[in-house]
Amino acid sequence: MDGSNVLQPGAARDEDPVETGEWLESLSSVIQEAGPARGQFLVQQLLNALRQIGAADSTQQFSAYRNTIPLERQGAYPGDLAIEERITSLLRWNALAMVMRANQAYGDLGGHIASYASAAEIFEVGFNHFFRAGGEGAPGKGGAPGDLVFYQPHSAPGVYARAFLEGRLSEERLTNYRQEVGGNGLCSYPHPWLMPDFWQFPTGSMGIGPMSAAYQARFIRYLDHRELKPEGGRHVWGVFGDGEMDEPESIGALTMAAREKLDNLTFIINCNLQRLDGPVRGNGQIIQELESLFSGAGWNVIKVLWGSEWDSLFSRDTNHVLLRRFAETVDGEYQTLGAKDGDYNRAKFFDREPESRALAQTMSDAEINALKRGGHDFRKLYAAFAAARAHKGRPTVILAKTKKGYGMGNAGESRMTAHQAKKLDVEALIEFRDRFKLPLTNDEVAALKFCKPADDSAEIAYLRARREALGGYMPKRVRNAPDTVAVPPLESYGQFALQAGDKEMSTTTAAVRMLGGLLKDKQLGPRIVPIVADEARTFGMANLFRQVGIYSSAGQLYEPEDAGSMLYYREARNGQLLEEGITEAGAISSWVAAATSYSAHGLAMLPIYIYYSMFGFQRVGDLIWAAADQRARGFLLGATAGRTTLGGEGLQHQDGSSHIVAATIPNCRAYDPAFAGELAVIMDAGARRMMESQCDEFYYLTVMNENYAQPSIIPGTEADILKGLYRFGTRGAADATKKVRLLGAGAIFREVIAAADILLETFDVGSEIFSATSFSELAKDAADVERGRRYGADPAARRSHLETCLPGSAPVIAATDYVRAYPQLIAPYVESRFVALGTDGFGRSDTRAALRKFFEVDRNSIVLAALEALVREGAVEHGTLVAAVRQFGLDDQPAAPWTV
Ligand SMILES: Cc1ncc(C[n+]2csc(CCOP(=O)(O)OP(=O)(O)O)c2C)c(N)n1
Repeated sequence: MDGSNVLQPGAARDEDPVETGEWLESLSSVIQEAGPARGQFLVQQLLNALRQIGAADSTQQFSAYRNTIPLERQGAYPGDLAIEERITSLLRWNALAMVMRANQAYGDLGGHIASYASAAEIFEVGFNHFFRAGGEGAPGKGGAPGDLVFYQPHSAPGVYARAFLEGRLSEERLTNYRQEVGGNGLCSYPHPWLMPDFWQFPTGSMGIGPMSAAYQARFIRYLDHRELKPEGGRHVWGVFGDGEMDEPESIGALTMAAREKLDNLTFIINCNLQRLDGPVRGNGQIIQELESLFSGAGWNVIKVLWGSEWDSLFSRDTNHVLLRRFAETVDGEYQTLGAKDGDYNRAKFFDREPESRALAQTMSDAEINALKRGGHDFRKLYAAFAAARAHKGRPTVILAKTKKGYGMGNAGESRMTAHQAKKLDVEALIEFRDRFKLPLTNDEVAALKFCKPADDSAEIAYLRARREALGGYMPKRVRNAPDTVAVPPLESYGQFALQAGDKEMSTTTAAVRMLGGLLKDKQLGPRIVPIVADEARTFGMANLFRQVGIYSSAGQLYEPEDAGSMLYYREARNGQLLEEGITEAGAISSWVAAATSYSAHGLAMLPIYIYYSMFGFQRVGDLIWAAADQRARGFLLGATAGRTTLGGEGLQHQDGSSHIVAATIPNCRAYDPAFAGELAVIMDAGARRMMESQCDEFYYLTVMNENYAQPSIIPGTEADILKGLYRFGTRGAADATKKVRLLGAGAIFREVIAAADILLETFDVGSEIFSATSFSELAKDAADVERGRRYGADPAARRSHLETCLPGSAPVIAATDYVRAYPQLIAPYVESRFVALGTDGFGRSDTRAALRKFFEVDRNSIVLAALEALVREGAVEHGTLVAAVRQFGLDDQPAAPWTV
C-alpha cells in the first residue's frame, strides 16, 4: 500500500510518506495474518479514537474508486459464461429490433434502446442466478414464495426480449410493442393494469420503484413477525437508474430500510453515469456520491466498477496510480472516454501521468478499448449479487458502473443523445451484429429480424434450465389470492352508526370505531392493516395502540412514559398498526404493499390508511396513481377533510380538491358521506367487493372531525347511497309551484338541510333534499348511460341514477366542501338548471361558520342560489332575491374568495 491519497483530487498532501508507509504496512500484515475483519476493527478503533478527541473529519464517506470485492474474494463463476454472453447478445438485439420496428412502422411510438443496453448483464445475472420465482400455483397455495423484482422501467424491452426467448411472448406481441389499444400489445413500461399476468410493480414514474421496494421488503417482515406468512428467504431486488436516485422518493426510505435491518432488500443501481439530457454528475462522481449517501444511511455498499480485463493492470499498479487517476476523473470525462476508442483513452487517460502511461505501455489500443466497466462483467456482478444476498443485518446497494448504450457503437455508446436514440442506421446495425456475433445476414439485419435460436438449441435449453432451477419464469403476476376473506355482517360492528338515533359524533370517530370493531373479527380482523403517519391521536385512534399494538421489528426496548395508562404506547414485534412517522409517501407505500399482498404474497390484506386528506392526493398523488396501476385493494380515509371543517388549520391544511383528483382514477371509488350510517354502508360494501369478490378497486372516503347529531339510516336507501345520491327528505308540498332540489355532501350537507328550512319558512319555496355521497360515482354512471345512447341504445332501456332521482325542470343546487368543479362533475347530465357552490380559493383559519360564509357554502348562500335560480325561471320576483340579500346582511359583499 502507499500513502498517497487515492480518493479525491485536492486532498491534503502526505507530509511524511515514510511514516504513512509504516502504518499501511502494519495494516497489510494484520490483514494478511488475521483477515480483513481484524483490519476493519483496528481502523474503526483508530477512527473512534479520532472522534473521541474531536479530530475526526466526517466528510469523506466513500472508498477508493474501485471494486469493493477484490479479485481474491470474487469466487468462481457458477454459470457458463460463453452461453450467457450469447444469450445476452440475442436479448440486446431483439430489444433493439423491437423498439426500432415499432418506430419504423408507426413513427412516433417512442421506446428506449440505450438503457437496457447498459443493464443487460445486470438483468442476466439476476435472471440466471438470483431472481427466484414463486413455485407452481399462486404463492400460498403450495407454491414456494418468490422474490420480488422491480425493473428499471425503460429497460422493459429487454425483459420482453427475454420472455420471447423463453417462449412466453410471441413474435406478434413483440411486433406490437407499445401498441396496446386493441389488445395483444406490450406496454411501454411495467403496468400491472395492462399486463396483469406479467408485471407486478409499476415503476414508470421515477422514484416510485425504490420507495415501493423498500416498503415491500419491510412488509414481508411485517407478515412474518405477525405470523401471517413466513419470510421464507424471499428477497426484494430493485434495478434502478443513477439519474433516478435524484428523486426524493428514491432516497426517502433509505434510513427506514437500514433501521429495520432489511437484509432481504438489494438495490442494484445501473450507474451508466447518464440520465436523459446528459451526465448525472458531469462535474462530479455519482458513484462516490451514492456510496456516501447509502453508507451514511446505514446500507452495505458494493461497488462494481471495473471488469476482469482490468485485473492484471491493477495487480501491476503497486503505487495505486490508477486509483489516483480514477479519483481525478469526473463523470463528464468518463462519458467522453466511454464514447471514444482505445487510442483516445490512452492519450487522455493513461498518458496523463508517466506511471499510468507505463502501465498501459504493453497494451494495444484494441486491448485498451476492450477494458470493460464492471457492470458489464458477469463475474464481477455475480460476486456482488452473491455478497448482497449473503449479507446479514443491513440492506445492500450494488453500484454497478456501466455504459449507456453499450454496444451501440458510434450511434449511441456513452453519447449525450443515447437515451433518446430510437434507431441505428444499417451500417451501425451491422457493426452491432458483428460485435455481438449474431447469426444474421446483412438482409436480416436490415429487416430487423428477431433472432431466436431453435427450441433444442444450447442457448434455449440453458435459459430454461436456469429458470427452472430458480422456480420458473419471471416477471409473473398472480391475479388473485387463493382464498377470499369473509367480511362480518355490518350489524356486528356498525350498528351504532346505522341506528345512530341523532347521537352526536364525527364521521371520523365513527370510522375509527368501526375499524376497532372489524379488528376484533376472527376472520377479517388479523388481515386488517391500520396505517397512520403520526396522526393516530389526531383521529382518536390511541386505543388501537393497546388493542392491536404498534408494529416494531425490535419489540419495545424501553418502558413507555405512559406505561401506567390504559392506552399506553405499546410497540410489539407482532403489533398490527403501522405507525410510519411523518412520511405520507412512506405510509402510502406501506398501504400499497398491503393492498397488493393478495397478489405479491398470495394473502389478501385490507389496509386502512387514515391521514389528513390534504396530504393525500395532493401530496402523494403519483404514488396513489401507481397504486391504482398496481391494482391495489384497500381503504384510504381522508380525514379532517374538506376546506371548512378543519377550522383553524388554514391554507395548507384545508383540502378542497382531493375528490377531483380521486375522480380521475378509474378504479378508485370515492365518497364524501355526511353521516356515520352512510359511511357504514359504504365501508361494508367496499370491504365485500375487495375481500369477497376480489375486485381490483380501492376506496377513498372523506371523514370529518366535526361533531354533530347523526341520524339513523333511512331504510331502503342503501343501494342509492352506494350509487352516490339518495333522497333524504322534502320540505313543502309535493306540487308546490316554487320548488328546488338541494344536493349536499359531507360537511356541507347540514347547511343544505338548514337552507331547505329557511326556503320554506321564509320564502315559501319547497324542496327535495338529497345527500350526494359521491358526485364521481354519479358522473361515471351517467357518462356510461350517455355513451350507450350515443351508440344507439334505447333511452327507455336504462336510465342513469341521476335521471331517476332528478327528473324534470326544478333547479338543482349542489353544495360541497370542495371546489365547485367537484359537484360540476354531474352538471352535463342534469336536465334542469344546475348551480354549484364550492370552496374555490385558498383555505384560511377561522371558525367553521366564518369559513362557510366566506366560501359561500353556508345556508344563506344556498338560499340565495336557490332564489336566483327561481328568479331565472320566473317563479320568484327579483325583488325577493334583493330583499333576501339585505335580510342576510350580505349587500356589501366582498370580492369572491377565489379572486383574493
Ligand atoms: C418522475 C419521472 N420524471 C421523469 C421521467 C422521464 N424519464 C424517463 S427515463 C429518464 C432518465 C432516466 O435516467 P437514469 O435513471 O439515469 O436511467 P438510465 O436510462 O440512464 O439507465 C427520465 C427523465 C420519468 N419517467 N419519471
